[in-house]
Amino acid sequence: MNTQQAQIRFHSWRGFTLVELMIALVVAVILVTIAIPSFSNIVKDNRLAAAVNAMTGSIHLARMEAVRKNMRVVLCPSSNGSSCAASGGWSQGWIVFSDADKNNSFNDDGDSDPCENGEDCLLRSHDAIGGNITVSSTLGGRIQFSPTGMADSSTTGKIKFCDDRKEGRELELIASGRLRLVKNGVSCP
Ligand SMILES: [Ca+2]
Ligand SMILES: [Ca+2]
Repeated sequence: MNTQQAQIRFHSWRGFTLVELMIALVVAVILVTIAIPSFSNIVKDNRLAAAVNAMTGSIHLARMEAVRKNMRVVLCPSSNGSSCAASGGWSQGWIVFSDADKNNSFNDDGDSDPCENGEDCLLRSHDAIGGNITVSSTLGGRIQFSPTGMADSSTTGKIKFCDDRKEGRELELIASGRLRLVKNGVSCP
């Protein structure tokens, strides 16, 4: 290798110039600036969808089991996964149970089996909704399905999920027991 070849090889291995590094840095900053908020939005959209899906799944389960068991089935807010909360809304979590004695409360005889013949049966319990999502509703303290799959008229209404962006989704339960999902134009406080 002569001197000229050695210089060419040296130059080709000298790495990046300061200007090239600056440009790369600026491009990286722009990409991160764009990517982080959109990633954060995707995460929050998913949390909102998960909360709505969880409630939708529980309401469908309640309706289906009411018909299948030919029995009243109730959803109520619950913070402990085993009894209806005396106060507070749906964001603390909820339970779904068949209500054999029709008293709108989950009653177990106190043994380790929460689902025996002749007593109420715990069908599902859901933990508190996290992710800075607040849940408000006009449903009252519970949702109740009759054995025909109809929702009790005193427990129909809307349930709204709002996150810290004031982005919201709304479920409307109508008397036939069906649910309607509103994705756009939901006003959040
Ligand atoms: Ca009961
Ligand atoms: Ca029991």
